[in-house]
Amino acid sequence: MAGPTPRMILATRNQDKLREIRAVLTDMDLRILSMDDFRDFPEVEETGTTLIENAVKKAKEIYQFTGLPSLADDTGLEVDALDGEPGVYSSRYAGENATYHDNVVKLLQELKDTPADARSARFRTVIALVRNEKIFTVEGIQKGEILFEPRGNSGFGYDPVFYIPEFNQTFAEMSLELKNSISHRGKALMRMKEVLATHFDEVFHAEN
Ligand code: ITT
Repeated sequence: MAGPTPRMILATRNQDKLREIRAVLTDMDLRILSMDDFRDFPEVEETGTTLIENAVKKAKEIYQFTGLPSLADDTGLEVDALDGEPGVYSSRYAGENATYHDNVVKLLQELKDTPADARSARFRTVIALVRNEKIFTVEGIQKGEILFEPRGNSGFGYDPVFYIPEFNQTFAEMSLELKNSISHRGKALMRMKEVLATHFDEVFHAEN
């Protein structure tokens, strides 16, 4: 007899990430909860110096709080002309409470003297899944170039200045479906779906 639908929680406070992650996982036979379904979450501090450390930390702390298999995403934009910055500090690039807009303005300012052929960058996402002692991690990367001015109104974060030459579009000019089909996050999630399929019983039905 089939039991109740297994549950998993997405350990992110970022509603934009949540939307993209849900869209990829929607066809799995899972009930996907978010932090909005709980009250009084502890604040998870991103004290790690790598994406993997932060992704695992977020997933672990939310697993400890909820007891549910927890999936966390840590993402960074790595700009070659800035020696890989903002990287793990992408959400706080322009300061502790920076908005997406503040961060884009700072990035364009830092790159104002960098010529078009030296503006290569990549988004990197690490996704961690934690349940008990079990930790699974996957990574996804998408390459692009940083434009001189924003283009497009979709997406979030640095999407309006992240241009993918093969598509002649920024991420902010793409539909959510197209972005997910090629993006760092979309690739990492496809890998995580394989992990979930392979380890389904371990993750969702284990007694300990
Ligand atoms: P959580 O830790 O709660 O998941 P966060 O926004 O703090 O949310 P990160 O630490 O991973 O998440 O921050 C990464 C920042 O990089 C994020 O705030 C955006 O500014 C940017 N970012 C992440 N994914 C992006 C994407 O797909 N497109 C554009 N910018 C993105």
